[in-house]
Amino acid sequence: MSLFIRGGTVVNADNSARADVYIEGGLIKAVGLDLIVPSDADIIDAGGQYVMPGGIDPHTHMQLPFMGTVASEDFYTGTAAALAGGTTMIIDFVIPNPQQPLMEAYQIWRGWAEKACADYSFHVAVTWWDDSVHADMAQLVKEEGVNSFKHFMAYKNAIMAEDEVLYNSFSRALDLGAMPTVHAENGEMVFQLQKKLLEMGMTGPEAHPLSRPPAAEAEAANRAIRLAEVIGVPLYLVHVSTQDALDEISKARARGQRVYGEALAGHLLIDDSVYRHPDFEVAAAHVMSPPFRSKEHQAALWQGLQSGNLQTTATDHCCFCADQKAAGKDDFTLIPNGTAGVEDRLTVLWTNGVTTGKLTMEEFVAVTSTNSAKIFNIYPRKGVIRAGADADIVVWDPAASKVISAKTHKQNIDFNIFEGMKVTGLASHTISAGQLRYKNGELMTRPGTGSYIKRSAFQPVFHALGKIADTHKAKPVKRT
Ligand code: URQ
Ligand code: ZN
Ligand code: ZN
Repeated sequence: MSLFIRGGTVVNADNSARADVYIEGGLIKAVGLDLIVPSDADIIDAGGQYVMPGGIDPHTHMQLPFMGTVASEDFYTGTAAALAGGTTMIIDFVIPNPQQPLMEAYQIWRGWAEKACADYSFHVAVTWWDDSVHADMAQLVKEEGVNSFKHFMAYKNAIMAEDEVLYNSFSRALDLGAMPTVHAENGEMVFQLQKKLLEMGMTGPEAHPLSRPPAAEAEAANRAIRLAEVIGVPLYLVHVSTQDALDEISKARARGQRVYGEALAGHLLIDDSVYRHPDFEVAAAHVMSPPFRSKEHQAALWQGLQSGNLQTTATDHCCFCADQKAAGKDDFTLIPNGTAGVEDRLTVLWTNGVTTGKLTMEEFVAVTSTNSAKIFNIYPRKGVIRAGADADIVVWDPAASKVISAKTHKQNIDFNIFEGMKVTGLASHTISAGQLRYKNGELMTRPGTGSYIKRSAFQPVFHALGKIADTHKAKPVKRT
């Protein structure tokens, strides 16, 4: 099957130009004007629209077993919803239980993801440490195309990684040419604050943000950054939610340290007033970690994207319906943490970023697709409209608009944190692996058409420049 996208303006992270795009065999074959294409190619009229690299969401949790339940969105419904919003690839997470072999957990998640209808890849979480983890990390990098390892510094008594695990795993990542990533919240601080708030009789969702102050994120961000600095390995911080943590990233980058930061669409647009909503279901529906913050922190995150101190946007799509959130009716610490967004990320960022002038179209492409492809080493296979790249494309209608609602979204969850938001700028067509999978509100998907994307290790020399080399040069003083 071949596709000819005609009449549009191609927008890449580095430039935009009027150009047509010819697709064949799942790849982009030609980009330009006056292309000679087969007469039987299916034509998409992109007149007045933008032709952009499909979104890459580097942070999702489809069907995640967590806090005593399982996320309601699975790999098929979640990737279908992603395609409906112009996202053509997700990077999800394998999260082994402590003491569970990494390779065992990885195989389980690979099985779950086979039903995906868009491309996917996995960060693998390191939630414990022993020689088998050291070995499994190498197998994952060398044989399975995993080049990023996640560390939860939060969630004490569950999946929290203490400093010893962080140090061992970051060091191993350096050896292997892999990127360590962190959920940066001080889990002990959160645990103690949760206990204190409950003792004070604060059992409702309004206590959730009080148990996770900006200082908890900033301390962990700084700790992870400093560990990475001493070890000499790059670092990626997921869902940066505060000015405080962003400041730690900006300082590290100003020192020349390779630190990257991710902002969630939710943290950019939803504020913490939601936790004081009188309806428990509404307040609980917004419980995720780190929590939504004040408008001041939102403004800082937008500035982080504009300044380049934050490089990517994501959603942390992790769905729990009202009946699941109700587990925490009398104890906010039992509310499963997570919110949705994989379908809405591009349109809410276009509406609140591009049409407001915060981001240019090219910067929009960078933070929704290209930068994730570069940081996780799948560029230019992904993240760009150019000959030879995968044909993962969104045709974007800047004039189309809608009002976001759980009543009409494709996501498998009964709530939408962007409920009622009027958005302008929508995907009109989404193409995944060269196949038209979404057109003007209609999905044309079936389970299993998505592919697992291997991500090779980074250039070893890139990592060999680490500070750890300095300590190797250390020479003992000979004392008489
Ligand atoms: O912490 C995460 O990223 C996972 C467990 C999703 N939940 C959340 O609240 N962010
Ligand atoms: Zn997290
Ligand atoms: Zn997450």
